[in-house]
Amino acid sequence: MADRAVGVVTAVFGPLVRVQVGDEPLVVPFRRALRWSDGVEDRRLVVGDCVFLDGKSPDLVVAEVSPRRTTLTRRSPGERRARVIAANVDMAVVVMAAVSPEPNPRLLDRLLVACHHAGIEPLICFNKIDQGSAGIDAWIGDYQDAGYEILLASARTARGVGVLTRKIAGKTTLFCGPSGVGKSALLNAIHPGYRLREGSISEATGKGRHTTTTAQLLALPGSGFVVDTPGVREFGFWDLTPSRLQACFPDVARAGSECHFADCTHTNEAGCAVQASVQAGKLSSRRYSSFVKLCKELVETQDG
Ligand SMILES: Nc1nc2c(ncn2[C@@H]2O[C@H](COP(=O)(O)OP(=O)(O)O)[C@@H](O)[C@H]2O)c(=O)[nH]1
Ligand SMILES: [Mg+2]
Ligand SMILES: [Zn+2]
Repeated sequence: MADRAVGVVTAVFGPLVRVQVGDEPLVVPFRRALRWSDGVEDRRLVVGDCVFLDGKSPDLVVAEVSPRRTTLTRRSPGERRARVIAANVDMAVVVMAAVSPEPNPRLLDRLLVACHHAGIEPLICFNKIDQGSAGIDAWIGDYQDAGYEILLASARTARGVGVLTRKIAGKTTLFCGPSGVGKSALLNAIHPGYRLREGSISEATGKGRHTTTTAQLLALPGSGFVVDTPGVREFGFWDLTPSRLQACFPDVARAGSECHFADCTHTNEAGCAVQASVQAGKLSSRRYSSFVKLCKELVETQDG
């Protein structure tokens, strides 16, 4: 067989995908009988997929998809099926605004869980720090104590942008978070050549407009890629069990290693070190209750 071209999917538009082949961005169709590796649940191409193309330019067609090294997956809103957001991502920058739109620690917890579940390294970025830190002061310490890496940034003043640029060099990094927090603005600050559209915040509602409508993968100057994603308002888990949830809460897991029962659910057992840590003020009660709520939710969706 002739040498097949290899590329990475940078955007998906229905029946067509944009694929970067070497230095060339091509918009090509994909075979109906696209070849997937075994066990792939969501057989739709996503950004970050590594693909093989058949045919000769300009009639190239995507023929085969390489096994995905990582998949960031959510439950498709309103459906009982998986929706992969991106493939082969190494790191996720979970972006929240420090003040407006009002940061949502419950959504932050969910996105962090999704990263751990996917085996993707999370970095928490509070952007718009030029507006102050009033929205995060009360609970940012919970995440510091949990051991997360936290970056205070401002796409407007460029604070933190140098550090962020160094952290993502050479990796494939997905930027996620609610709409209007400045994901696209941060990416533009990292590389002005992206010229990503930024939305304005509605003065009336304080909510962001969705200006980034589909995920797209962009090459970094030097090596590595970034993925700009549309805002998420909610995030449903896929393929996550209550027993696996603890591993997705590093602070709960650390305290839980001392529990009397190995299968402790940390809710009502005697000798529960997690509850003792909360009582002693060593584990954030907010993080603990977030863990318990998510656990309940997973038990319910499992049965349902
Ligand atoms: N004050 C301030 N505004 C910012 C900052 N970053 C982004 N914005 C503004 O916030 C709005 C939403 O930014 P955008 O990048 O589109 O957010 P996205 O939806 O997360 O991609 C735009 O009007 C930006 O100009 C920042 O660091 N400080
Ligand atoms: Mg955007
Ligand atoms: Zn326990």
